[in-house]
Amino acid sequence: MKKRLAVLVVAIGLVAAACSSSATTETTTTTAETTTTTGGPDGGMPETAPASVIAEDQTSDGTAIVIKSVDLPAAGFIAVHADNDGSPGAVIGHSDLLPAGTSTDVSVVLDTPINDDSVLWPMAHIDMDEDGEYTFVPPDNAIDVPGLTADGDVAMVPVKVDVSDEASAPTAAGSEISIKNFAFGPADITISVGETVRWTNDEDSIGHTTTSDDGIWNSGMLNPGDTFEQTFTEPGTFTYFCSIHPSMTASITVNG
Ligand SMILES: [Cu+2]
Repeated sequence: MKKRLAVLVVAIGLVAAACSSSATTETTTTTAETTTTTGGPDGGMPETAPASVIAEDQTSDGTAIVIKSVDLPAAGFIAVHADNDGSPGAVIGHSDLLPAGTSTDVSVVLDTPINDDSVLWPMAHIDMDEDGEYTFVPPDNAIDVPGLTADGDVAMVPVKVDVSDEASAPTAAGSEISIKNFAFGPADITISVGETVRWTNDEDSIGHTTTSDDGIWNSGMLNPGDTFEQTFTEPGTFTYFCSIHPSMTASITVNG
C-alpha cells in the first residue's frame, strides 16, 4: 500500500509538472484513475468500484441470457444469480473473463438452464485474485467479490426472462388455442386461409385431443404441455371436439 502511494505521488508530480497550467484537482483525479485501473502488477488489489450493469427484460430458450452492457473498474465477470424471493440467490452461470471498461451484449450461458419464466440477477464480479477464473462459491470461496456502483451498492439488475416456445416459432395472431379447464379457448376463432392454428394442452394433469368433426385432423392424445398444429388451406367453418370429452366443442372459421 505504501509503495502504491509513492507511485501515485510521483505520478501526480510528473503530470503536474508536465502541464502546470491545468487545475491541480483535475490532474489528481485523472492520475488516480490511471493508476488504479492498471493496478495489480505492483501488488495492489483490483478496484471493485465503480461498476455498473445494464440489462433488459428478454425472451430466452432458457440456456443463456444477454447482458446489454457492463462496466468494470478491473477485469472481472458477469455472474447470473437466480432469484430468491426478490433478491439474488445462487449463481447459475457466469461469463468468461471481461476486460476492465465497457463490454456490450455479453452472453452468459446458464449452467442450470431455466424452464419457466424467471427473474434473474446479472451481477458484476471482480477477478480479485487475477487468475482469469471466476472464483465465487460462498461461503468458503467467495474470492471474486461483487463489483460496486459509485454509490457503494452491489452492481446488479433484475431481469425478467421469458422462456417461451413461441420465441422460436412465432405464429400469426389469433391462431393459438389453449386447452384448459375442459375447454378450448378461444372456443371460436376466425383466421385466414394459409394460417396455422396451434393447440396447447395447458391442463395440469388431464389429456385431451383436438379432433375434427369431419375427420380433417385428429391430434391424438395431447398430454399436458403437448401441442398440435393444423394449417388451413381452404375457407369454411370447421367444427371440432375432444374425443375423450365429447362435450368439449369449438370451431374455426377460415376466411378465403
Ligand atoms: Cu378432453
